[in-house]
Amino acid sequence: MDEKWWQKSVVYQIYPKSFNDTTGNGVGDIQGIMEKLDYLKKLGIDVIWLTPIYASPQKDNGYDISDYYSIHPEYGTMEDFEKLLDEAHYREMKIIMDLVVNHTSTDHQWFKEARSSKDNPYRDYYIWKEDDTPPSNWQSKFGGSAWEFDERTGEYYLHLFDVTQADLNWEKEVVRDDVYQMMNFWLDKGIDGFRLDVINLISKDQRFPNDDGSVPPGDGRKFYTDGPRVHEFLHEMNQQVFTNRETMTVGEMSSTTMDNCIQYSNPKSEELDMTFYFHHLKVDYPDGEKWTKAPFDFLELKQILSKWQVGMQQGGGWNALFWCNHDQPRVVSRFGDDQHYHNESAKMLATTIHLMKGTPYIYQGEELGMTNPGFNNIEQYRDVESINMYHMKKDEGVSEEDIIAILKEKSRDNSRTPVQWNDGKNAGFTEGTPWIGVPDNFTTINAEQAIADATSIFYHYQILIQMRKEYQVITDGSYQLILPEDLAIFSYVRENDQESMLVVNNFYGDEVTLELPEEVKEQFEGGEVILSNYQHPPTQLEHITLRPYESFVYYIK
Ligand code: TEU
Repeated sequence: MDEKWWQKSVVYQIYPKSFNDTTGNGVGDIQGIMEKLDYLKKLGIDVIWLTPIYASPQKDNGYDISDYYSIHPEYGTMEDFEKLLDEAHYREMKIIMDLVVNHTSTDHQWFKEARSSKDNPYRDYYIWKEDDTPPSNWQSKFGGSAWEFDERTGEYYLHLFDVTQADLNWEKEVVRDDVYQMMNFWLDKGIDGFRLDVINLISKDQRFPNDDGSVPPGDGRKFYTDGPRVHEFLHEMNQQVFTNRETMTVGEMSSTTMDNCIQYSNPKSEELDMTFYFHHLKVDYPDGEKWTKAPFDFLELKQILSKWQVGMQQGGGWNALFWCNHDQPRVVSRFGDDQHYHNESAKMLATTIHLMKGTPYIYQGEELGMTNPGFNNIEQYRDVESINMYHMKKDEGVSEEDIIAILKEKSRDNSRTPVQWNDGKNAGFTEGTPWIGVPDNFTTINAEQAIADATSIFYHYQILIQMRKEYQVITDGSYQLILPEDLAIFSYVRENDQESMLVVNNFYGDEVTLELPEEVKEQFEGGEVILSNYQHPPTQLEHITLRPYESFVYYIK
């Protein structure tokens, strides 16, 4: 396959609400993003992924869109967005927009029309069922039934997420045409692509059957995840929107499979360019249950990441590589040690994911080593999923202390605190009162400090981003996990006809002995260390004792 521009790109995800506020209303805005474009250019990223900035009642922070054609007023105006686009392009950075078309807000004009009467032309834009009990036992991903009874017309509507996020009916061609028309509007405006929110949920089994629970988790997801017509719909979208454009498209694939992700992202399918899967971010969900405190399963983590590296390469698919986003806890708190080895473990985690095959994504503040905030009180939480879970657990009789302990580890708010720009008021995020709290450690973890410190995590990310341009093997090399059974070391080899790269990571805070297989030592005989997170990295590959969270990269041409 001809190499695509996004195969050497690194994407930076901006959650505008928490990025940078210039009006003093405590909420980030588009002008605030413009102020930080030179910071992003210094980091070296190629693409900005903007999470939704469309008009929205903000029940799910913009993933509940009420008008696809206008900008949420708290973020600014369409003119502001057009200027941001120009300023980013001037700096040779691209912008992809988040697009939520599995559902709309119930404040969207389509839904207002649809719920007004059964014979309204927009009625079938959504999924209604005439029933005196919920039509099926499907569960919302935010808790409770996925069906909501609407008094006005005495029917239930489907919402896989919050009750204010009604699922669109993709079976209707007119719905699909309206979506494609809107996507072309944004591409004609000059954006460079889309991140498509839970796009593998848009095709539902039209029988809407009960889930008999024989296949866990029994919440109905098997009847709409990677659903019956999803590839047909995505191919149609590709043909109606993406052809003859140099776009980049990435699908967020909830609870998906590798076979589907290969089909979604293999160029021959003419669907999308790459996919996010999440299985590696459920290794601290015992029995698949997110809302429990649990250590992560390291062996499972490296096995899943390695399986997807090899499988997607064999299938001709393309991975989006990431640890963090606005739904996940901060990776240095989750898989690293944000207390004792903050710098070393953040750099180790970055090296682990950035040198794999795929397109890496950096979530805002990850390049600073921002941590979970450790909110101790439910009043500090804002996320609809977390607050729903809080009330559900309270109803189950779980103690406040235990619920807060779970939220401190698993809440999506962990990654939604304001970006820490400096050690001044509100970490330089706002002159006003921030919509969500700022972690106490902003005085030492902030961009100003990072830029001034040559050994900061920021510069480690800057080097990794640059390496992707410099070493072809990162883009097109094979991947092989080594020491698969090692309980602390995550090590892999990348190679192509001209180059070989050995990546070694100690995932824990204890010293550990590295005994590489003989064939690996021979392969890298005469090589050199090109990246490390410690002073004085190893100069040879024999009998190495890895220091806590030590990570290094060996290279030979
Ligand atoms: O996320 C899909 C999703 O399932 C997430 O909610 C996440 O996997 C879950 O919270 C983990 O427990 C997308 C968006 O990224 C998310 O912010 C939205 O809330 C959701 O879709 C609905 O649009």
